[in-house]
Amino acid sequence: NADNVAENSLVDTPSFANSISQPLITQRFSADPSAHVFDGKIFVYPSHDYDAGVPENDNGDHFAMKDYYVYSMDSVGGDVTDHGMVLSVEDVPWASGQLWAPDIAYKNGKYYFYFPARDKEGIFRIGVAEGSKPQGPFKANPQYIKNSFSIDPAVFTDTDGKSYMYFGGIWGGQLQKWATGTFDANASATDLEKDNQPALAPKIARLADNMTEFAELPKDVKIVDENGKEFLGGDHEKRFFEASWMHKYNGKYYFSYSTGDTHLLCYAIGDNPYGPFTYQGVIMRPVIGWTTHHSIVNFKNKWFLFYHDTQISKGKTHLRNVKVTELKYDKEGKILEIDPYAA
Ligand code: FUB
Repeated sequence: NADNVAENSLVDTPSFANSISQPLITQRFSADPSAHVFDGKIFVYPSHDYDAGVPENDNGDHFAMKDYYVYSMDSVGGDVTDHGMVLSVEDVPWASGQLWAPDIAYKNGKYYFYFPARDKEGIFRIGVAEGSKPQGPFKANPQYIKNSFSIDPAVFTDTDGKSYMYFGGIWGGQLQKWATGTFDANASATDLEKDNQPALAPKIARLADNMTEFAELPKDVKIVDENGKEFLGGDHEKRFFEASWMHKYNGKYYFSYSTGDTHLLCYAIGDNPYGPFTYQGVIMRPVIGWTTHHSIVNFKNKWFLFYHDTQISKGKTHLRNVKVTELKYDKEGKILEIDPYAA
């Protein structure tokens, strides 16, 4: 059973940057970790990878996930508590499958768990499920969030209490199919296929106070170079692909993301949640495996990068395992680039 990962199946990988860069969860596969601090602990909300026997393709059909599990820890490097399954596709009235990268937010005494899934027509949408505890369980709302589409929701609550959802992903994430504002099933399976035109942008929408609806129509999140110019579709090492995340450091807004087919985690800095965000550089070099997806969280005055690779499955793209490593800044607030396998 590919879902039951034996400890002794751990592959010998290159030496690690530090001792905590080992798989955090070994009892099942896990990916796309969104980490948050609640009640003085770190809670991790990952995707739950398993082997559905679906052949690998550019559409991501092999990522056939059907439920979510939650984990927590009192300290980074300490024991990880497995809180069990918190939501299953069977309990999501609008969804048909492919429960991809989730996130969570706390407001009004409730926890709001956000997740992408394909609807009954095969179109990715973003749903929300509510719970009273960070460890779940969560009950899905009957409909997906109106005007939501594509994948990888990341919800950021600013110091003024306003919450925003960043989302989107090209290729299997379908963002290119929404380029005209409505879903075009016949659009490209990858991107705009226009290397000399601006790349597709991730999206942002402020959440209503009830946290279950958008307060506005989604807008583009502009990522620009040092001259204020948007990246082009052909800038594969810098343009947005998927895996949005937002965190604030010294009053600045750090938007980070994956470049997908070039396998980098990058970041860009802005002065407000909407951007534009000016590209700064790479956070993490490629991991073993095709996808790279992360979150950044402050815990007890240290910053951590949660991410995944495919150490346990020995490189199987759709069977990933969550890891964590410390993230550091220089005096100017630049993130120091991480090589996941450096000694
Ligand atoms: O886990 C499925 C998809 O792979 C995620 O939604 C993407 O970010 C990528 O990690």
